[in-house]
Amino acid sequence: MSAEGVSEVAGASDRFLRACRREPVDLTPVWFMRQAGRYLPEYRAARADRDVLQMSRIPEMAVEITLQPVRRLGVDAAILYSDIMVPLAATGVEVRMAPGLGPVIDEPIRAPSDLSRLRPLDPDSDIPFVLEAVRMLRRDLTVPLIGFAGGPYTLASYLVEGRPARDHPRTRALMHGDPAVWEGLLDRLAGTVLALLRAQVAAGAQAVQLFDSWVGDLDPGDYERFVLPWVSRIFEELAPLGVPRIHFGVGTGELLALMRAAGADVVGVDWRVPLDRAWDRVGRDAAVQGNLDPAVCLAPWDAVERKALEVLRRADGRPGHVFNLGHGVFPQTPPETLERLVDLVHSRTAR
Ligand code: 1CP
Repeated sequence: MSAEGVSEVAGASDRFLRACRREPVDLTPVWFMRQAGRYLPEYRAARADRDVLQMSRIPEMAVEITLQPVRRLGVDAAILYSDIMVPLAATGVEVRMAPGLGPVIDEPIRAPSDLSRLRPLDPDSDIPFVLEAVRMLRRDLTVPLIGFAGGPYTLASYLVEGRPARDHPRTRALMHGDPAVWEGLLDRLAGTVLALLRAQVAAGAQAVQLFDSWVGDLDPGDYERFVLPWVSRIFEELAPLGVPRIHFGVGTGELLALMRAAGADVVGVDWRVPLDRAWDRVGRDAAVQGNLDPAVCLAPWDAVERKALEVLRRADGRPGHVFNLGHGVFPQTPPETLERLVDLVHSRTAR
């Protein structure tokens, strides 16, 4: 192939961004949600006894941990090491990371008077360390950098429940029981998310992912009424920045079309819906990201290979597939399995 032809179909440096835009690629790009984290011994060593909120405030640390999986696995994108709770903690919400559990807020947001505790995010003064990490990463990285934020429903679920909770019953009770408080809460969260993502892109992030991980709690009607307007606003206001916008949630089989309608360029799919069926629901005019069950990566290699090839078969070489897991890497995952998985996807999809 001519040099010109090669640049037309891209290489490691831009196959992820090209796939997000449904352009031809030399092979299917791969990255993993939670690729920066506890399954890596070099992460555990660097973190020592600090938690993710403390680590995120040290740009050199955030940079090193973001780079670790890129070096070891050969993934096609980096995701900024941070956490969805970072912007909330930076604007005065008292959040702590309980070991083995996750974010805990001792004084949850449930009453109208609690809303005043959520002040707007001023990225330059509230999270300068995040923006510095992004700028430093752009100097070091040879693959694109993904910025991210929590989705409004998911952030609300931590604020209302006060801790990681199964099914988030109080969140939906508030949503239905006091819609005015819910709308006030989502207005504030959408403002914070927008300010954060805009600032990350201005600092150099080349794509953004909205992690509305727990939105699969909702039926489509409630999603349309209580979440979609705020997510649409976020995506609409990001559109002029020109970076791919990825929208992800777990258990979203019945919500996929609405998630696309909210304005995403790429819809992240969990493992419960076969990828071709998910793509039909999302619409063939959007890209999809997913969707190997992360639990499969705890099984012997032949099972990983079989299930990964099934994902590729369902993607069928169509432009616009970003290979990923259906949710984050489990901490017990052998790093070697992910190394082999990257090689497998690359070798089986080379065009
Ligand atoms: O301190 C630690 O090391 C504990 C584990 C940990 C890590 C590695 C937490 C606590 N956060 C993170 C980093 C993190 N969180 C990243 C880094 C970039 C990468 O993906 O490699 C990202 C993108 C997140 C985003 C995040 N935090 C989400 C959305 C993604 C998802 O997995 O659904 C959610 C829901 C959180 C909340 C959170 N933070 C930490 C934990 C253990 C949790 C989940 C708690 C729960 O189950 O409700």
